Amino acid sequence: MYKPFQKHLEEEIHRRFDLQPMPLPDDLERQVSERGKNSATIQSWCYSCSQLRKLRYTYIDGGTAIQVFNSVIYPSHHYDIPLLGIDLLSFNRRRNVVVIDFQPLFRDADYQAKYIEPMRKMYESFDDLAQNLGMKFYDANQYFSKYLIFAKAEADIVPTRVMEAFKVYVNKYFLMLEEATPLTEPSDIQRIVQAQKDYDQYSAERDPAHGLFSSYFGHEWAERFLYEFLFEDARPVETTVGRRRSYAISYRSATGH
Ligand code: BLA
Repeated sequence: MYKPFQKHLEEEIHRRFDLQPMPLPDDLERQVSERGKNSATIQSWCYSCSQLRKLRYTYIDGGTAIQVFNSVIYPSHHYDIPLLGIDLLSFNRRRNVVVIDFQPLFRDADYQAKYIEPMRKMYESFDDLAQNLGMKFYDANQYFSKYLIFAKAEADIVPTRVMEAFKVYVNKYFLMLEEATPLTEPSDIQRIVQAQKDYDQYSAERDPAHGLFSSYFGHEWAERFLYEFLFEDARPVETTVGRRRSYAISYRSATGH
């Protein structure tokens, strides 16, 4: 369902950047779950180049039961621009959740004016996909912009309207990167290093995918995938474990996985 999104992103990044593959451990790179009709394959790719410190994306193909395309672009620490965050999910073709955002590193007014306000026009042209849905897992005020695409979409508009928004956001993101001035002051760079690290920590602790990964690929694998690949600058914290356990249980009872 989201393979054309992956293809578009791949074409764009290979056209624009001189990418170096960043290898990941074999068992994290690709994993297959064989659970009768709940089988699924998860595969991930990761690159870097001089402007982008880490560009990763993951596809989960579980037939009609589940389709996911997830990606994060981390600019080099010389740029204070937001991260590009993409999370496109489909469960049974009925529950299709799409999220695309320029994820801000900072929340002050100058930053908003410089990097978030310029998103407004683009956002307003996709107001049908900006549904102001409440967030259960994340805090909408932290690492999300107010101009994010966040929608529950009917499957028939995924290849059309959602794809259109995806292309516009991705293109605009790369333009923003092209126009950005690299910072050189060590204190500026240190602030960015810390903010990107904090993003990983926050995301690893909140990510609603943990239950899903555990149910398909097991708890151990889920932890490794989160902390060794998706958010590798995060460190596991004890308090997250209990919350995850209860989430995994409610996830299993809700989905039967
Ligand atoms: C929600 N993301 C979700 C959900 C799942 C995932 C299972 C809950 C869906 C539901 O409501 O039924 C899945 N997240 C994943 C997967 C990966 C992952 C499979 O990281 C990794 C492969 N999430 C991101 C990024 C963004 C993001 C980069 O990983 C930014 C655009 C956003 N996902 C996001 C948001 C929600 C979500 C805003 C809704 C969460 C909420 O309600 O708080």
